[in-house]
Amino acid sequence: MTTIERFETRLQRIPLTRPWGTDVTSVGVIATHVVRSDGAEGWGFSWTPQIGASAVHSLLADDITAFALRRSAVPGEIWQSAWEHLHEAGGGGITTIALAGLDLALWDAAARADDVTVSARIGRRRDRVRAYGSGVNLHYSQDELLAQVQRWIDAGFPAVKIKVGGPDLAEDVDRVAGVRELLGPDRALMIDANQRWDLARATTAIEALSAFDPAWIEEPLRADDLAAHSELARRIDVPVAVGENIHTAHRFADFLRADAAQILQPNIVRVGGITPFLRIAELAAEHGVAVHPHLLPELSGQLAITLDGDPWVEDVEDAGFGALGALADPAPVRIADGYLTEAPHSGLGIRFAPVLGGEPDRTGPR
Ligand code: SMN
Ligand code: MG
Repeated sequence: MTTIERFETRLQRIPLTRPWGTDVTSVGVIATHVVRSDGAEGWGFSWTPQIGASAVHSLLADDITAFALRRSAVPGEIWQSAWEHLHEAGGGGITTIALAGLDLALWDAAARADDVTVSARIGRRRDRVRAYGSGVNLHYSQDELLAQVQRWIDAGFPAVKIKVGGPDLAEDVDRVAGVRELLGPDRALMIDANQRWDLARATTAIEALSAFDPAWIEEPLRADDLAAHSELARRIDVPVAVGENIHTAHRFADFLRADAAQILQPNIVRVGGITPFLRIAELAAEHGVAVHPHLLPELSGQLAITLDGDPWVEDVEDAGFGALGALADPAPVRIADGYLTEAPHSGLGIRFAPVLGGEPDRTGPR
């Protein structure tokens, strides 16, 4: 049996060139590195923008490393037992974010050992995936917002996503109206409330915003409130998208059974890596629900290439790891003219460059 011989982790913060708010000026990454008993190596990562990066690093460096050593290195084989092992610290959230660091490294190692991409190992269904321009822009003035949308139009994106859910609905309406006018009728417009509404406000706001033909409303409500989501989905015609704050296949299954969303957006890191992501995609396909993986285009794009349906990938402006200069190798994907394609690489092709002056290794140098 090929086993996990060494597992190393390194915490670093990557500065955002375009901050996501006054308090979000960098994102946390925990870079991981596995060495298997046959000598094959793989690189993965965990990620959390603002909260919990050192907790994730501790789980990886302490509990996950101790559990993983000398267990199976075959992608997916360790996942369920590792999840059960961590479960007293929570079934999802920090624990699943941390588990992704191990899972991604194992998938990377397996694909690199055969000198193929992870998408080829899973099974490619297409050569390119639709990409939309996206921004964390609720704090932008209307002029800044329209300038950003114009940049996405100039870059050839057929769809864009903007934030809604400000304190004043009339202002949301003005912003969405302005963006729709700039986009014209043929480009798609998605709106994202980042859980800012309750059921009553969401119902009123979506009624007002539906005049601008949004392709979906994302996270209208607290991600934990399943009952409110299924009620809202009954009340409105705009498709509801959720998932970036849902952490387990079990919880995605609850949403599917309750008809609480038409679109699922699992974040591959937050759900625990590629292994659970593929399970969630399978569940979604059984229910005829679309999957558009959340953020992380260098990773999500590679998995979207393997999915059923016609997935979208999200390109948050200037926030890709390649664009931020965080990668040691050329980026594994390319986004141009509204499509993501893979660039030649082996495995996942996502190795983080050490940050000068970054936090020290917990487990020694590589
Ligand atoms: C988002 C979430 C987390 C980080 C950046 C952006 C946002 C999105 O909700 O869906 O783009
Ligand atoms: Mg979102």
